[in-house]
Amino acid sequence: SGIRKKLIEAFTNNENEYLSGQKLADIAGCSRTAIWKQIEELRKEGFQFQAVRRKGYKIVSIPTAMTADKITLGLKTEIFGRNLYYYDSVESTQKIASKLANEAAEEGTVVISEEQTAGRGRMDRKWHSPKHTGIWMSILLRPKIPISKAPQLTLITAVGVVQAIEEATELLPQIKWPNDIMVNGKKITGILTELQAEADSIHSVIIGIGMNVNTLEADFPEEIRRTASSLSIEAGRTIGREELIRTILEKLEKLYLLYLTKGFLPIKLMWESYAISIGKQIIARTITGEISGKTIGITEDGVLLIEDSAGVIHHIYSADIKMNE
Ligand code: BTX
Repeated sequence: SGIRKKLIEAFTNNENEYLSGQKLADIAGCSRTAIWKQIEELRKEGFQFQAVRRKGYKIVSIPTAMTADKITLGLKTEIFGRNLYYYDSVESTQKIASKLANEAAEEGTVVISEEQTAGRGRMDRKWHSPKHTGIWMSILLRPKIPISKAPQLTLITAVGVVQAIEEATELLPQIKWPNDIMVNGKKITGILTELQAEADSIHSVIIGIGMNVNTLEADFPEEIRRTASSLSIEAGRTIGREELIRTILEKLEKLYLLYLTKGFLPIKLMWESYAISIGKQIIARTITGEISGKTIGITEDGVLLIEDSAGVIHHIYSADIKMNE
């Protein structure tokens, strides 16, 4: 619309200034309500504004779309990301990757989207994936491992993601078993591992990575605003997504190949060095109930071990954990 154009013009010509609602309304020749609505629209498209009471709005960043070329340019991998699908908007990259898996797509195929309209977490939970702000990516793998070892892939991914964040920023991420990457106690990244198998052999594994990169606090829905954060919020600067994607793919490929040749042990040691939840009192909420106790480590298979107050050791295959301090 005309208002939209005039607004973008006004903001980009006054990049370091706050523009009041009234001033914007004058420039665009419309009401302040229309301005407010348009700003909300622009926010949904990935424009970021800072709003200060009495001063008005200042533009913080203009959305920049990635391109598949910019992602793969200089990518130093043999398998991961050699075959890359890039979308502007999809329901879920997991869905597309699993369709590709059934169409015999090669190992290492990557699906990336600027936005997901139905991004998902574990147990059918939602994964909030606003446009241009994060990395919403699925990787197709075809490891020749038994199904029981599949949880290890989540832990391998977590290690790779932590290493990539460490390389791209000054932050010190930590892993909360099994699939959360935390910075300063807040969730920055979630990992979702889904497999297709027949009998005991894995046909394909789709690893989903959802990383909040340049998300601002206002982009998060109210219900996760206190628990979620992004790399840019924690680092205090914008982080280039293309380079970060390359770094993630490079780290993951290295770890994956190490895993296939040397087994899980070397990765288990790295994983434990990044874990926040080892040696702590926690409550694990599983499908069959809650178990509380002290975490004593993970097994060779990536299963969490919890010792309860009676000294009984529980094997936790899947749960949400909460610190109990
Ligand atoms: P999870 O089940 O461990 O976490 C989901 C929970 O995390 C939600 O219920 C909500 O409380 C919170 N949450 C939702 N969105 C966000 C967010 N952006 N940042 C922080 N917390 C959030 C985690 O599941 C696994 C997520 C995998 C997402 C990737 S994105 C690419 C791929 N495609 C897809 O649909 N899912 C994966």
